[in-house]
Amino acid sequence: MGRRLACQAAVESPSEVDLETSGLRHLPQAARDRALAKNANKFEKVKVAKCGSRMWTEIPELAELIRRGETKWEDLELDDIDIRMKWAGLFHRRKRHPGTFMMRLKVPNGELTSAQLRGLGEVVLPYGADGCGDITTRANIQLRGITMAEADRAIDAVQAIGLTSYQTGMDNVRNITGNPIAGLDPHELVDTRPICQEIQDMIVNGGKGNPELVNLPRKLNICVSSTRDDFPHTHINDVGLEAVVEPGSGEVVYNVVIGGYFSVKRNAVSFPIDTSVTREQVTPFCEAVLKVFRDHGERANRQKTRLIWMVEALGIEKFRDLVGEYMGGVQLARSVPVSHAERWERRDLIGVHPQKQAGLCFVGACVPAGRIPTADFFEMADVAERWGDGTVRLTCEENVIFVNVPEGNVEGLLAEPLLQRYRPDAGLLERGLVSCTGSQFCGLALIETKNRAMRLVEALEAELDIPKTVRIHWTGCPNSCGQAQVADIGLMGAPAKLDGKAVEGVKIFLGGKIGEGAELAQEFEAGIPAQEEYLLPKLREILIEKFGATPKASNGAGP
Ligand code: SRM
Ligand code: SF4
Repeated sequence: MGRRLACQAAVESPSEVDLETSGLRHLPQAARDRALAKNANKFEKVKVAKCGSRMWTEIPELAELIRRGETKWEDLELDDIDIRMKWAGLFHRRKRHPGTFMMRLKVPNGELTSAQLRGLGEVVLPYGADGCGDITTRANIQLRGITMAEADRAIDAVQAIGLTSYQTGMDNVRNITGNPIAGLDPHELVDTRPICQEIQDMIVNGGKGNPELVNLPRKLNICVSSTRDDFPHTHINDVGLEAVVEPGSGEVVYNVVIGGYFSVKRNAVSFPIDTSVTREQVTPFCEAVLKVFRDHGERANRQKTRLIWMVEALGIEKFRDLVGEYMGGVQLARSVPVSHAERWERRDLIGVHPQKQAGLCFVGACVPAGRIPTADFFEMADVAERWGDGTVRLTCEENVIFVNVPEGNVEGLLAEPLLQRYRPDAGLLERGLVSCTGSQFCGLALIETKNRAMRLVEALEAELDIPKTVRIHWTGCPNSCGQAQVADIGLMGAPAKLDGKAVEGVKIFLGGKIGEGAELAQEFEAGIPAQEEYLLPKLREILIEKFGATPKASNGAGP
């Protein structure tokens, strides 16, 4: 049996539940009953046995025991190491790299300073070739290679640079996303950075962890959009706040859409709930939604526990009323009508662009598949300080933006060795490439993604002339962390057969639209072997037939 610390005990019956250690203290009786019911899902039982937030205090003790050679990670209780550590942001990579952890952070609105970049580099530096980072599809950072013996130090190190890893996994709210060029954007209605920060501070208590919000029925995604580009994808977040101008007052308010999500069983696009909130109401509104979700959400079949299921069960009006009640009896305003005469083309953030501040530019650089080797954290910090204002922005497309670069510095920035790898002039496929982690690190993956994705893009760009950016998203399994359904071409790990034998395969999705009038991509073909000899001709054919690509004159490659 794994090592149990003092506060952990197996729960035999509801009457034995310790409200403090189980994390049930903040739940009303009805929610406690759901968490303790016989049909509650496996993860509810794990939470009742001991709340994941206990790891915030236990990790230092465990790490110290390991350092002193008094225990090993293998001796730790299975649910602690594989599940509860995720409340502290530590994801055990048992299947691919046993004994090492991925550490997921929160980077509200994707903004990092050079000091933070260096601090992140320092965390992974001791792990040599096993350490690296990734920019995620929530404009966030994940670090790799961390061991249990150093876990407490890694947590302290990120807290010391003003970041947190708490409440980033399992049934917690994910990174709050906003406009990646907030504060610089000539077309924004509002700077989303303070809003994202304020929502995050409420959720994680300034990064120290918030016991009131650690026992939700499931994960939840929130984003704030401030332009017609909808950079953070309100349509696929559980809660999307869309900045709009109220015609009467001219004030910016936030229309609310609810219920977007991807999963193995269901992919849902958000819907409006005929509600708008003022700037002052944004954070209390999000807090109320989270508490309504915590108190009223389902805890039985885990495939039916995301926010949309609860809203559908309650009905939109009842949901609105409950949220207003949790806000202290607020009558929520109806949504503000929005109409535009002209179509809006979603902007590409890669390359050099003028900011709203005269004489300053932002420069979007394409990070291949979002992977950041350790040394690049330091180089990125140096480059940001040398040519910009020392800060960078991360995007949901897993790229980086150098900001506040004086026009006179652009040439110097573009000449940096880092920007020969993170290219602002990336090809039209490379700049649209997004990939989830895949089987290199993720135990749920059906295929390898990032390396394969980069090789295929390189091969296709060498063969074809492509008239415009094509957004290809790779996702290693139907959880769709790589957001295959938002892509022009989505590739999802799926079963395939070759000569009657099971091989790594993909399902292809086509036609995702993002920005205004967003639509999910639809399944086009399944069962394609993922080996390059099969996938390369298939993608070549799709690019030629559906995206107007033509074979380059020099290589004679044809459909
Ligand atoms: Fe995800 C689980 C990686 C964005 C839907 N996701 C996982 C785990 C934690 C599984 C695991 O333990 O190995 C993956 C960690 C692999 C690793 O080592 O990196 C993982 N998800 C990711 C990231 C890193 C993909 C990436 O390469 O960028 C993204 C981290 C975002 C962040 O910073 O927090 C990531 N995951 C997403 C998104 C996209 C989004 O948020 O826009 C989705 C679909 C949207 C959604 O959630 O509605 C997504 N991940 C899932 C799901 C399915 C959720 C569901 O309701 O069924 C799982 C599995 C689960 O939760 O049971 C999952
Ligand atoms: Fe892992 Fe699947 Fe998510 Fe990719 S989509 S990171 S393979 S869970």
